[in-house]
Amino acid sequence: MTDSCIFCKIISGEAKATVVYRDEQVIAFRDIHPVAPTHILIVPNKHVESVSTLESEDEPLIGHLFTVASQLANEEGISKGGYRLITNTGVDGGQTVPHLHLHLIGGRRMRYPMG
Ligand code: DGP
Repeated sequence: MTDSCIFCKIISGEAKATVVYRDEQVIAFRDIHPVAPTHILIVPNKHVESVSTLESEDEPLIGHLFTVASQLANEEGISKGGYRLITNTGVDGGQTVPHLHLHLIGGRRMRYPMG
């Protein structure tokens, strides 16, 4: 828990969000600025700043983020059509909230190339 982190505040219940899933390792809630019909953030309960600060002990947690993403994609009805998972990392990566998260984006055809 980091006092100034908005995602830590959502995890603790201090800040509100539309939560679609939670367990002992992660929380998932709808992005405040959705870019597609489905835009969910999957966030570890543990405050990890970004992919850059991951440690080897975090490997099971990262696997769990993807399993939850797959489950939520099924529930959102976007598994068959496909979807995009994004983890922005650092300033050049476009990360604006320094608490690791996976964007689950779908419900429309994604544009390519990225960037
Ligand atoms: P990124 O740029 O990859 O760090 O993504 C951060 C995302 O978090 C961005 O799409 C907007 C979203 N976001 C920021 N603050 C809040 C908030 O207070 N509530 C919710 N639901 N989403 C937020």
